[in-house]
Amino acid sequence: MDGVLEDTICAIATPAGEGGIGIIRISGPGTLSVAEKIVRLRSGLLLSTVSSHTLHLADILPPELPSLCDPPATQLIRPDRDVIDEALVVLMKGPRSFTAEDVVEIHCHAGHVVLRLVCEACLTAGARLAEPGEFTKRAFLNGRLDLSQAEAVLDTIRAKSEAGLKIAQRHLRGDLGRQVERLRTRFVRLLAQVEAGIDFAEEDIAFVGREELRSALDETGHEIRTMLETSQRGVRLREGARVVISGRPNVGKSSLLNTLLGADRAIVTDIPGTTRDVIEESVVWDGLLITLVDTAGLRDTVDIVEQAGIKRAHSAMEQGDLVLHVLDATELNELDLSQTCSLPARHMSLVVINKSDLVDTDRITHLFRLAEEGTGCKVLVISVRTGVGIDELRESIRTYLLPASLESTGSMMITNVRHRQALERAETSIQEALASVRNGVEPEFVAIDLRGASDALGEVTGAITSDEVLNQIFSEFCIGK
Ligand SMILES: Nc1nc2c(ncn2[C@@H]2O[C@H](COP(=O)(O)OP(=O)(O)O)[C@@H](O)[C@H]2O)c(=O)[nH]1
Ligand SMILES: [Mg+2]
Repeated sequence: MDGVLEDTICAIATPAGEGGIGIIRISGPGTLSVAEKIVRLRSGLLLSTVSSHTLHLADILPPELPSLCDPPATQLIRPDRDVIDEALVVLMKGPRSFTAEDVVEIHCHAGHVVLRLVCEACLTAGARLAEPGEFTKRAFLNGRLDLSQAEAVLDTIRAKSEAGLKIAQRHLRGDLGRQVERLRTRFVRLLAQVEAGIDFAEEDIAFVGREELRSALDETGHEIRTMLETSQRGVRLREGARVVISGRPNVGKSSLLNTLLGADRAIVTDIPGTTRDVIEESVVWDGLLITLVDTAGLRDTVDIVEQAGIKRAHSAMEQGDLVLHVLDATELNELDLSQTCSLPARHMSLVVINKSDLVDTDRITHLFRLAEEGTGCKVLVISVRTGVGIDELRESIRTYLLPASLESTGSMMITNVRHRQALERAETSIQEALASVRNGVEPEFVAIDLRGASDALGEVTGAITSDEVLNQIFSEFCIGK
């Protein structure tokens, strides 16, 4: 990565296509020199002399070819070249910019040709095309953002729901980074004390008592576990959740999908085996993106197409965050129930008894009890036809996926698998350190675990990181971000 920050980079920062405004971004030590070759302010001033963070109307022109004689500084752009576009131009002088470097943004009209020509003009003027995520990477390398904040930039762009956006914004403000950094500092200090104790072992000075060490480890371990507990929900908020509707043919799965979507998406008939493929559609409930998945009815069949559909249904269930096992109240029997119980319990399940409009209340109560005892799952009785129980089902799905509201989470929410894995490693190191302390193991070994914990925490913020990890993170970004 050495030397990378010496380049001046440029890219189209807005999405491809036609639109009102398209932005070209330039960043790096040579930003002004690049910009002044192509930007002619209508005020006649030079860009380098205007106040930072102010907008100026300008004409954008291709730069002079270097072979021509160097014009005097006030006439960097010769008047006889064709203007590419008129634009608003802003200079943001480092370090008060996104990358902490000098940045110029050219706000021109968003058309393929305009943006390409302006970008090419920047390249001819001495900039190089930015790599994916390179602006954000520079913000990180220049200390403007920690790694968790840089990742939150991407989460903000990719947010699939309001709730996901809300968390991304918290992370972008640095809340997560600060909490993790506070923990890491604590380990670094403990480590220093333990190591000092090792160095001065002969003088028999205890720099940190075992009891003190133990309680510090207990406390930090608890804090990390609390963060980890939020991660399942957090990752779901970031990526959305899959709810798979499964059950035997004709129990009303497709009808339920349509009702939950509020749209006629899947074909409903009274012919068993109508749905042969997996049908997916997304909805947003209370800020959570939910993908509802309708599947082929599960039964033994000789029909090859249906068999293939059933196979897909099983794999959809494997990948679901929540499975709704739909049963038909008119046909429900002990066998159905026991089969539902024997389905893989790897994921969360709700048992939904449909067509309650066709059976009497006593029968329903009986079935309800039977199902609840038999499956150990939450059981809901509904009728897609009359709408009974649908609101309750919707509410149950929501609470299953997001058991507590966002606001009630005192600790930061972990939404990123990379963060979760780093915290898990930290937690393992803490447990090992605790065991060593309890068993009176040599401080040298405790020190190794303390270092392991602080390094793992450092990976979250990027205090400790490798080029490989950085490249992987930033390669997910688009060019221009
Ligand atoms: N009486 C009644 N019929 C229903 C209900 N839900 C679905 N059905 C009917 O059951 C049949 C099968 O429904 P469908 O959604 O295609 O079932 P799937 O095979 O599980 O997808 C259709 O004729 C539906 O109209 C319900 O709550 N009450
Ligand atoms: Mg169906």
